[in-house]
Amino acid sequence: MKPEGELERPPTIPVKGIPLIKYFAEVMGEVDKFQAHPDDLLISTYPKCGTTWISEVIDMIYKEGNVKECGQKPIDKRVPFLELAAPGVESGPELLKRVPRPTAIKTHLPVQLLPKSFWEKNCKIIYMARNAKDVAVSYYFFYQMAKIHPEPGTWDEFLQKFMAGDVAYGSWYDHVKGWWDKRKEQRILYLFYEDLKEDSRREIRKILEFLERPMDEQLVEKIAHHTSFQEMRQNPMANYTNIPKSIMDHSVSPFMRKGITGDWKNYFTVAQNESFDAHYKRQMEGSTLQFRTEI
Ligand code: PPS
Repeated sequence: MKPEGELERPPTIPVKGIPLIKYFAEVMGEVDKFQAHPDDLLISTYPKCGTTWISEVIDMIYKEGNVKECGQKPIDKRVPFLELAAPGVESGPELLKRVPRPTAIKTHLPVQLLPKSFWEKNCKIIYMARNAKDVAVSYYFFYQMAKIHPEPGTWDEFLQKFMAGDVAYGSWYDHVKGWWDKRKEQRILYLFYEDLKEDSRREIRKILEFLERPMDEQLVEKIAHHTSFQEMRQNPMANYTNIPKSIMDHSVSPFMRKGITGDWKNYFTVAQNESFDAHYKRQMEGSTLQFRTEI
């Protein structure tokens, strides 16, 4: 028996072959029927690739740099999470019924599971990717603190599962490649976490251009400052401390953990790194997609 208020950490459930968090899998019928508005903006990512970061950037753009307005609600209410569901939490499909539209919407779904309405309405999509090694580490810590996931096991066990795609949302390799290929036919701005880390102002300008917004350097500066890791980490409307402890326990590992590129070097052993690199090469063979594991 778990202590009162603790979740049972249910196993993932496959949806069309993709393992999903049990509660998320249960609302996929509703998600499938979701009707996008042509001006909704989709923020798509594999978990732990900087979703919250890019969401805060987008909300700052939408609110024209008004920090006070952005601070009125937690990020999961300002940018609804399409397939979210958990005990005691309003689901994504429910929240989306009552938020003003158009809106920015977050998803981690692989390209083949996205509701078809987003394609039919030709919605703009921002995809943010992050190198696999840092994602694996970040995901390992997230599995520990976010109790809606199964137990992660040891770091080595988790890494094996990550490489095999036996984690929530399935294979990182298939996800990043699937969305990379889709950008040829849809309005997708494909961004990299490492590029934002290197020069957030440059990437914010790219986003403004993609959204056909005026290039305002003062706004760029304001967004870069407000969405820095240091600022977001201490912002209760961006750091997920609003989520019940039974779902996210920040005392196990904070959601805003390190926010750097290259943290994998502190966790991968030499042997793990060698086998990961060999596996990576096979998985990414034939793709033009390139990642940086350090900057
Ligand atoms: S989730 O749960 O999948 O939506 O998580 P996501 O937001 O995609 O990713 C969380 C990781 O992003 C880091 N993060 C940031 N890094 C740099 N700058 C900013 N502003 C920022 N905001 C969030 C966060 O710390 C997680 O990475 P790790 O490596 O665990 O620190």
